[in-house]
Amino acid sequence: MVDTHFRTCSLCEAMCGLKIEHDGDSILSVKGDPDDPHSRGNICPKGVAIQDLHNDPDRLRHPVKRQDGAWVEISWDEALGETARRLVEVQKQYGRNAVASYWGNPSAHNMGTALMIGAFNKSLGTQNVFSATSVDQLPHQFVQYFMYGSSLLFTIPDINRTDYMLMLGANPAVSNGSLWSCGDATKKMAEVGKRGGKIVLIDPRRTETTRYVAEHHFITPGTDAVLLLALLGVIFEKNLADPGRLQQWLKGWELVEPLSKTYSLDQAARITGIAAGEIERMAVEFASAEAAVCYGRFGVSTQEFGALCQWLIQVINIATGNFDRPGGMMFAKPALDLVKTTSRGSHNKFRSRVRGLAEFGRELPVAVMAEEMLIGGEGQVKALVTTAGNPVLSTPNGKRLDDALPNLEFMVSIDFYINETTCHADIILPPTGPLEHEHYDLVFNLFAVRDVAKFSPAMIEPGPDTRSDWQIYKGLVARINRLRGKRPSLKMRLWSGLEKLFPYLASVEFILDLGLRLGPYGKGFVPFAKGLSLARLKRHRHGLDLGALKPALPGRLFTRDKKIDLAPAILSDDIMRLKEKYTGAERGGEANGALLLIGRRDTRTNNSWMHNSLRLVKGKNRCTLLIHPEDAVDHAITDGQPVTITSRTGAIRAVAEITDAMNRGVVSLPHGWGHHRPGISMEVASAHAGVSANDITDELLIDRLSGNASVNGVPVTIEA
Ligand SMILES: Nc1nc2c(c(=O)[nH]1)N[C@H]1C(S)=C(S)[C@@H](COP(=O)(O)OP(=O)(O)OC[C@H]3O[C@@H](n4cnc5c(=O)[nH]c(N)nc54)[C@H](O)[C@@H]3O)O[C@H]1N2
Ligand SMILES: Nc1nc2c(c(=O)[nH]1)N[C@H]1C(S)=C(S)[C@@H](COP(=O)(O)OP(=O)(O)OC[C@H]3O[C@@H](n4cnc5c(=O)[nH]c(N)nc54)[C@H](O)[C@@H]3O)O[C@H]1N2
Ligand code: SF4
Ligand SMILES: [Mo]
Repeated sequence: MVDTHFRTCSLCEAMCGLKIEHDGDSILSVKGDPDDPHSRGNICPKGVAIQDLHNDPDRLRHPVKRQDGAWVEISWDEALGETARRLVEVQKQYGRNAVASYWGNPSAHNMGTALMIGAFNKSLGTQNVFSATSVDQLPHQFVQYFMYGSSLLFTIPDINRTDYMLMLGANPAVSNGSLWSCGDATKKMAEVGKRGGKIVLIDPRRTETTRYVAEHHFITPGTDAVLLLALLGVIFEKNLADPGRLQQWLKGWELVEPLSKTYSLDQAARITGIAAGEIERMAVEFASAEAAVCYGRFGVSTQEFGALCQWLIQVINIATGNFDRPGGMMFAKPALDLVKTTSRGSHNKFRSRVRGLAEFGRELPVAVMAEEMLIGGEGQVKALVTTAGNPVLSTPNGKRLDDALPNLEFMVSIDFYINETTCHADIILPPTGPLEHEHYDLVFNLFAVRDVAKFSPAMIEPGPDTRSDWQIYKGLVARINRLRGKRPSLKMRLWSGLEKLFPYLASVEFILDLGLRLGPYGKGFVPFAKGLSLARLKRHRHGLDLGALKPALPGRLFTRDKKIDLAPAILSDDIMRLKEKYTGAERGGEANGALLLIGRRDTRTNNSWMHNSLRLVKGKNRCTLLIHPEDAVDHAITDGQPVTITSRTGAIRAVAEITDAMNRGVVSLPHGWGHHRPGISMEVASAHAGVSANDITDELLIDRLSGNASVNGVPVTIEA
């Protein structure tokens, strides 16, 4: 019988509503749901390809174990039991930190995983916890922790009501928005122009987003902090700084103006490559707009001054009064509020063993993961758990990690593909696919441009011999604790007794219901009260709109004194490091003929893991090196010619694509490709292999303040 199912797409941050027609297990069509109040019918090619994930013959459906070089299916009981036993053994022999864990991006899109990360890491008790956070949004979280008191207090550009948006290092026309869940980013960007507003984009490449903005300026990679300081300088010099009502909650306002004089306009112009007059005009337009917002994303996070950039962006918004007001930078008020239910964060409570980098939020920068495995000594990592990640393709100098993984004494991966990383595992535990479990966006509602909530039940009943991520973790935690001889507390024993009697209590749905009832729109436990519960949310199959973003100060601040710490020393001191690199005398960019490598995304890719869908990879090769025509001439390179790209860490070959969409001195290669490695079981991906940009990114190139990897702005040389 043909059925129509509505759910939120879990593949990227946009949270599009999908309308799926299916006959049992057989999917007939996937379309955007026009009645979803958040995404209004938006869908991208990946959303359509969610069916390919479901149908993929290469997707693992049972646990497998590597035996004599081949994968054999084993039972869940054996797989979970052996995994727990081996992890505990390694820790008994070498100490707690000998087991590392790595959490990939889809962990944040999976409610079961997101809920269990804490419990699982606690059961391991290791300091060697890594995730994709530190090749991504760590600088945002770092800044939020120090300024607003919680690493999860993400700030969202209110695109629906802004008149002027200054956007740096983001390509929402392709990425669909990041830390900025828009639903339909291109439509929302176009609407700004239609209502007389303006978007200005700063990017070393004239990207797909340029089509939706009024102005684009090329910038030399890595110099955005200089631009942001110069913008602030103009704002103060022209007496346009006015935080307005924010003043009452600010600490450190007097520190900002002196810092804004770090570079003269001419110096900033020379370093960034943007003319002084343009910088000045941008600053004046920004500060004079009715409602303006400055937003910077991946390109300004994953560079040497990521945290400094994200801090200065906050300062510009606040200094012009464009914070916590419609059309400016705002906080969400999510129906289930993670900010209230999880820890505020931490910094520098411990450091990595080899390089001494500081933890943030009980995680170490992933740029040190391989060295913790390769370099001997007490505390060396001997075993690894990966979940929903592919760090061999997604972390800097992934090749080195690829070399390190075979030496581990034990590795387990929770993933449904045998990919470049999981192929090194001893055991793979495959969870249910995206249509086979319930979905609620715990994380992405923290960045949504309107407050929304939506629950999607499983569309397809998972088979009896399958486990969701949630169930896998529960199974592992219970076994690890039992092996450690840890007797559960009386409370825990009572609870597990109750769970046995009422299995609902052991479900994700139960926790979600609890969170919604106790959340800001919740009905609590009053029988006939108005307000949200899971049962009520389920009646809104297209999702529930909870209104525009709302001013939230000072209640939303989690700092002890309920003030915004505008210029924490840890951030403002980093300007010294910037000044060491850019004294003001030189141009930005590389000397000695080196070029700067940046990344790029593509509408039909999702980091490394959707390349086994033919509809997403077919057609012309997209894993090409974009290069400016004059740079091509300088290096005697012609269009379509294979070139060798070399960095400190290695060399790869890709086909050159000459285009004036690149800034001079900058080349671009996408990440997430490189499926030629032996051992992977993804037939379509292997046939469309490409090369991995992270084979030549550099684990030593990081934002020294936050520890975030700097995968943009990598110095490279090229040769035909
Ligand atoms: N189609 C598709 N969508 C995706 C993903 C995907 O892989 N494919 N991945 C998802 C994920 S996990 C994330 S985090 C988001 C990221 O989403 P976005 O933050 O929008 O990231 P990108 O598309 O990588 O865009 C970053 C831009 O920064 C530019 N850039 C590079 N270096 C610099 C610099 O030094 N200064 C400035 N100003 N710009 C610079 C690049 O040219 C690029 O255009 O996308 C998500 N959406
Ligand atoms: N050079 C360069 N490097 C980058 C980036 C870049 O732009 N340039 N982008 C960075 C960014 S923003 C990110 S987020 C990272 C991504 O890096 P990772 O998170 O390490 O890698 P992904 O490619 O997202 O791999 C996701 C894996 O999760 C599995 N998976 C999918 N859904 C589920 C699920 O529900 N449960 C489980 N258990 N597994 C699942 C997939 O099969 C796949 O193997 O890459 C980063 N690396
Ligand atoms: S934009 Fe993101 S959420 Fe929307 S359909 Fe595409 S992958 Fe799914
Ligand atoms: Mo990401």
